[in-house]
Amino acid sequence: MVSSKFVAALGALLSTPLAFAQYYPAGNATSTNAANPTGTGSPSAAQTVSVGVDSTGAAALVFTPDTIHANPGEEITFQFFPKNHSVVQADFNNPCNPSDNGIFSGFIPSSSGPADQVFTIKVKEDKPVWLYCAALKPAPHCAAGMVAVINPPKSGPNTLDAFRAAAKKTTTSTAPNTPNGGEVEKPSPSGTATGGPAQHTGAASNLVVSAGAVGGFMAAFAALLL
Ligand SMILES: [Cu+2]
Repeated sequence: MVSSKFVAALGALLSTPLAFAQYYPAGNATSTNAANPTGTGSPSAAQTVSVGVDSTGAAALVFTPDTIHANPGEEITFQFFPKNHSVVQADFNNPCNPSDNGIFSGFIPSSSGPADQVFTIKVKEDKPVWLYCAALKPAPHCAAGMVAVINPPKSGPNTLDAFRAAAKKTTTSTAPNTPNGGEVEKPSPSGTATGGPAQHTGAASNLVVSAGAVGGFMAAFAALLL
């Protein structure tokens, strides 16, 4: 897109004190101010939960982290590690079986490293969401304590420890038939599903806002090239 002639012209422009003073500060200030709020302050940035590795990255029958706090509207992306795991929503009193119409990622295998698909949910409300893995090999993961919670109760008996203790008393687990309550998708290059669109929006408005400055640049180029 940027031709060598453009770069040369830009260099010529920036080495011209008058043109620099006239055009560069306006363009620079506009793009910097427009880009930073979207890049660093986006309220919908997805949290990532690793499924099947501990905090050191070693394979383990755990969700990392296993306690997630998220506001309604925020997204959580589950990233799956070997060999085969899932995310299923349970009722607190029934740890290793699915809630009616609950969240289910499907089983997402990986032979090495993160799977080529992630599962992203949008948190709907701030009440607790109890989760388990329904994989059964080589032994039921839920009964091994592979559970997690989104927005645990602030007090009372319904703790993640209590949920895990109940899970460990089970002998098997079940899963829904089809994924539900989220999106199974390719991970985005940045690792977050929401980063792309938010940045595109910021870039687009940035272009509109700074169009005058760009026009100024182009006029300056034209003058330099004559
Ligand atoms: Cu598992």
